[in-house]
Amino acid sequence: MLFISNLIAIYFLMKGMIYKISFYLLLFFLGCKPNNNAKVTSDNPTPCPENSKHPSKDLLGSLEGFDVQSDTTALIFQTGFEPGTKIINQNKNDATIIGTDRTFKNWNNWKLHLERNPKIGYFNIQYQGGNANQRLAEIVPDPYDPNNNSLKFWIKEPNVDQDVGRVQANIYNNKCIKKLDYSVRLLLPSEFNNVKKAPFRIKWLTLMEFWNNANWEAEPNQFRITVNLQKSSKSTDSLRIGIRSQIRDHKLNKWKDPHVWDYMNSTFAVPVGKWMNIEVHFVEGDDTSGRFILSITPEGGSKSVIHDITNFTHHPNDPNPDGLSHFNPMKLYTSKEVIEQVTSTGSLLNVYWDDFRLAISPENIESSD
Ligand SMILES: [Ca+2]
Ligand SMILES: [Ca+2]
Repeated sequence: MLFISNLIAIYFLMKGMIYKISFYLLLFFLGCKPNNNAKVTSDNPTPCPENSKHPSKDLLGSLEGFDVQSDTTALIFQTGFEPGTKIINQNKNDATIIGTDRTFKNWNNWKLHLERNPKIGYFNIQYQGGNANQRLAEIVPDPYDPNNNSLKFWIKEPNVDQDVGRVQANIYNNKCIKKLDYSVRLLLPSEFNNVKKAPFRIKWLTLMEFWNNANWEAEPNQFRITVNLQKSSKSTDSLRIGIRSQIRDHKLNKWKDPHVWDYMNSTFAVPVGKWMNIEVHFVEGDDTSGRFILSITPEGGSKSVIHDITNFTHHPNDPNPDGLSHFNPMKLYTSKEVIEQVTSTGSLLNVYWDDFRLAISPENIESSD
């Protein structure tokens, strides 16, 4: 009896081994190996997409004004807000721009060239609240040239929590933008003479912002760079450009002071009542490789480098910087106090933008080392 049960046990053991051996032989021939720990981890990030749409060197050569780093970025989009482009879907929180600016031969369609670029997430105009009597983005004639269109942002009343005013262009959910160049023309109209005269210090009137990474997304290592118009004291009668960076304090759920870095240009007075071309150059990096350069060329004048910063352009503790995920290339965001400084005289706080041209790093960063 014992002998028979031993034979049965040996039979099942052999059978099990045959199955096991067959299984490993099968895996061997399939070129696999068993891995009980197969899982997607942060060590295996999604590869950055190849930017198949970046233009040839010929087109790069046509990037007037991008003389800083045009060999490392490629034009992907340009618009002068001319006929063929329009703002649609105006609502409580946002709006968008569509169409093709036919005054440019190429890279001129909001959907095809900007939003469908594999490195770009999406574009919209964000208000975060309020209505069309309180704030708006509109395509309107240039106040100095009725034959030219421009993008006007205006704020009449604080549209967010009755405390701050916001109109901004968002280029969000981007992937692997390690380098960025853009140029845009800005006009601060005569209403800004009133801002200059404000009987108080202005610390923030934001014109551009760069999120690497953002606090409204579940991204780690939250960090931002803010470009502000500032007025250094009650008595000064000029506006300056300050650029600073901050990390997020998760416990207090706010951006930390002191800043990671904070630079102020106290020699260049930002012109009022005159178009100026602004160029921005961003390179993601640490305190030796990160760059942020901003220069301004007032119409009819020469170029001034307002800031040339070598410092962190991502969170200092970010172990795996993955590119600029979100940015506001054009923005009007400020306090109730600044808005009322202008509206108390019966006018609007407003700015005009034109000729936005965007270039990003074309390389696949996964294979760039
Ligand atoms: Ca235009
Ligand atoms: Ca990032």
